[in-house]
Amino acid sequence: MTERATSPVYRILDRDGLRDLLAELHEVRALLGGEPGDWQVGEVGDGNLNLVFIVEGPGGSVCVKQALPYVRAAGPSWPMPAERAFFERSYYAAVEPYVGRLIPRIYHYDARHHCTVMERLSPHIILRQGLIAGRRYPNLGRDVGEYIARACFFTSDLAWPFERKMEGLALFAANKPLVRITVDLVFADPYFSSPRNRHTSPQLDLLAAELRRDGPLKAAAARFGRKFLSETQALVHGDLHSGSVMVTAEDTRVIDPEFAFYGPIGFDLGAFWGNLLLSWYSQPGHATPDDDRRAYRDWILAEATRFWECFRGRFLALWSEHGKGDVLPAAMFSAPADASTLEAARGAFLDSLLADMLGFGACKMIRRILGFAHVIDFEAIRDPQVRGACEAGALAMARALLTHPEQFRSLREVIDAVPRMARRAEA
Ligand code: SR1
Ligand code: MG
Repeated sequence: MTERATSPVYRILDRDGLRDLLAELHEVRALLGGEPGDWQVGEVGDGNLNLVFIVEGPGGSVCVKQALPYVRAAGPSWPMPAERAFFERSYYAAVEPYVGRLIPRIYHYDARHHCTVMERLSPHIILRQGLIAGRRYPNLGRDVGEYIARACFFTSDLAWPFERKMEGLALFAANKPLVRITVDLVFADPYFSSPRNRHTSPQLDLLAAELRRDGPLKAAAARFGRKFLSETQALVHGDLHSGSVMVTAEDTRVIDPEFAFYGPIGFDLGAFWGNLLLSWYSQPGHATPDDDRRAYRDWILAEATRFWECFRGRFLALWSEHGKGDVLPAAMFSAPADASTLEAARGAFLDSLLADMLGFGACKMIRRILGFAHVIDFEAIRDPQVRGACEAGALAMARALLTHPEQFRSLREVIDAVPRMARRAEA
């Protein structure tokens, strides 16, 4: 508890303050090499909440992330406890034994300044930037599917006796300010005229007003809001969009888990999957005379499918091999005749996760177009006519997923509907 309390010596780090802090860390100092005065420090953060520094020495480099006491994107008028860094560090520690190299290596956590010193990922870039540039990542769906399967399975009641999860629940239950952000910005604000909202105007004015009058849509979003708060299935990352993944052609790393809490597994699945769809809908805005992005769109949908299939396959395999929890306990299904019952029950659980992925994914798509925090996939499209048209396609898809989920009998049918919804929005 003391580690989480606001530190009296907390200060927002500047270059010299950061050098002083790192100079005290034996391992980091050795890694950087030279003397603190030799180290080059640059602030590179482009997210909504934190400072991110790259520190380069003659021997190597590190990344330092510091939580500000307010929302960076809004300024000091929107205070936000810097203790969130503690939950980020705690999440990394909880999943590291299971996900290994799919997260950055953590060198040090400084509770006084709410900052984490970690591996500098290079030549990695933020996935969202890669998707805007039209780059392909052959392992993307597989790696992120594997990541969520491992992180969520091993922190759930399926892997261990429930006592273990309850310890985690108690710890992460204190990450309330970050959960509050999601409750407000994802599941509430986009559906009414909140002063925090914005959208491409006037192009989307009518559509935004129509969605805010759509009762079944609002009821569906509220149902996923309830699931978000009440289904404590596993330790989830809580913000696993394409800005929380760093990539090279061969390597994939998941970063930024400060929103971590015990919630529905489908929330992480939906964040990633929904952001792939946002990328798909944004592609006309990034087309060039040399590349109309049609083939690239096909690749995105193939990865969105591969992502789910890899997640499903890995999760079921982990359950078969490591299922020592209190859910569907082995002793209860030990007779040969029980095998098919067990398989069907596990399959039904995975079907429920697929439905959750689609619903949460749709909520994540809508909040990025009508809410407070937008995505550069659309924001980088200068022409508001083009941007609005791309966003309208994404909104049509998200609305269909939330209001008429029964029309999709498989992920294949959902994927087939993606281009159809773009055409419908244009008509
Ligand atoms: C006030 S923070 C806005 C958004 O940025 C983060 O990436 C989360 O998605 C949050 O909702
Ligand atoms: Mg983030």
